[in-house]
Amino acid sequence: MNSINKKQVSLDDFEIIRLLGKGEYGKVLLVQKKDTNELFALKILKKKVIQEKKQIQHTLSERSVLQKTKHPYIVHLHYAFRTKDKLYMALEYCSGGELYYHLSKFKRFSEDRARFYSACIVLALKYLHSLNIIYRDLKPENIVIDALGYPKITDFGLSKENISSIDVTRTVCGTPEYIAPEIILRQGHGHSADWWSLGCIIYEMLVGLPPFYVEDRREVYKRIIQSRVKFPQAINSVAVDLINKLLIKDPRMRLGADGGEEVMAHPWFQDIDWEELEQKNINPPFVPDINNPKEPVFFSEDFSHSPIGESPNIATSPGCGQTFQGFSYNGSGNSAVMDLDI
Ligand code: ISQ
Repeated sequence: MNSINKKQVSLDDFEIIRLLGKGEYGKVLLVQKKDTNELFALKILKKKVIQEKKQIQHTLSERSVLQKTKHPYIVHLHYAFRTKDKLYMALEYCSGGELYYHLSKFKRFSEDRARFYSACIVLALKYLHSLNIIYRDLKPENIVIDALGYPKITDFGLSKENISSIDVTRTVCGTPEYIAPEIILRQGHGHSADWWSLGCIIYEMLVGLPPFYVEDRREVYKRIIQSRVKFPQAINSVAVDLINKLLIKDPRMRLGADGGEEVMAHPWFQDIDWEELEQKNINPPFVPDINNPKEPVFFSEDFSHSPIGESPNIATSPGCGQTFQGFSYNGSGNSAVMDLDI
C-alpha cells in the first residue's frame, strides 16, 4: 500500500546530462530536474539483472536504508520510482566525484586529508549502527565528495538492516580487499565488520594500496584471514596503531566492537572536534574546483563519450509484477516503507 499523496515523479521529469558511472547492475546518470533545475545522480537498476542475480533484497534494502537516513555524510535519496523493467533512485549529486577517482589520481592522501575523510566516515558508520544498519560494503568506490569537499557514503546495496551483533547474518558478499575475515569465514558478522573496512580504507588513503592487495582473489582472502598487515616506514606510528586495532581478526577484540566512541577516542583523531564535524563546521582540506557542476570533472573519463540513452519511459502498470512493490518514494521522508513483499 502506497501512502504517498504528492505527485509521483518519473524519468520524464528529468533531463539526462551525462553518464557518471556504470556497474554490473546498471548505471548512474547525472540528471537535471526540469521544474527546479536541481541536479541529481540517478541510479538505474535493471530489474531483470537484479532478479537474475538474486539481488532483489539488496536493492530494496538500499532504497529503504537511504529513505530512512538523514546524515551529513550519507548521500540523500530524493526520489525513487520504477518502470516496467527498471528501478530508479534520484540521489543527492556530489560533484566532487568518487573518492576512488582522487585516490587513483594522487595515489595517496596527506595525513590530514585522510584523517578528515576517515572522521566523517566514522560519524556516518556510527549513525548507521545506531539504526542497526551494517554497511558491509565500505570501499573508496562507495564514497563520493560533495561540491564543498565533504565525503558521503553511498551504495547501500549490501547493507543489512535490523541486525544486531548477536543476530548475525551469513551471507558472503562485498569486495574482497575490504571484506572482514569473519565474513569470509562465514562466522556471522556484526557492526565490527564495518570498522574492519574502515581500517582498510585508512590504510589505502595513507599507503596507496589496500592492506591485503594481491592480484589473485583467493590469495587476498587468505591474507585477510591469516596475514599481519605491513606498513611502509613513513607511516605515522599513531596511524599504524589505529589501523592495527581496526584490523584485529577477531571481531570481538577489534576497535569499535564496543561502539563507534572507541574509534573516535583513538589518539589519531585527537584534534577532531566531533560536534563541529557533525555540523559540517570544519573546512574540508580539499575543495573541488568546480566551474560548471553540469560538466563533471572528477569522474572517470571512460564514461564521458558513452551513449546515455534511456529506453522509453513505460510507466509502471499493474501487470508489471509485484516483486518491486514498495520501491517508489517521493522524497517527503514520511511515507511508510510500504510493502517490501519479497
Ligand atoms: C552521487 N553523486 C555522484 C555520484 C554518485 C554515484 C553513485 C551514487 C551517488 C552519487
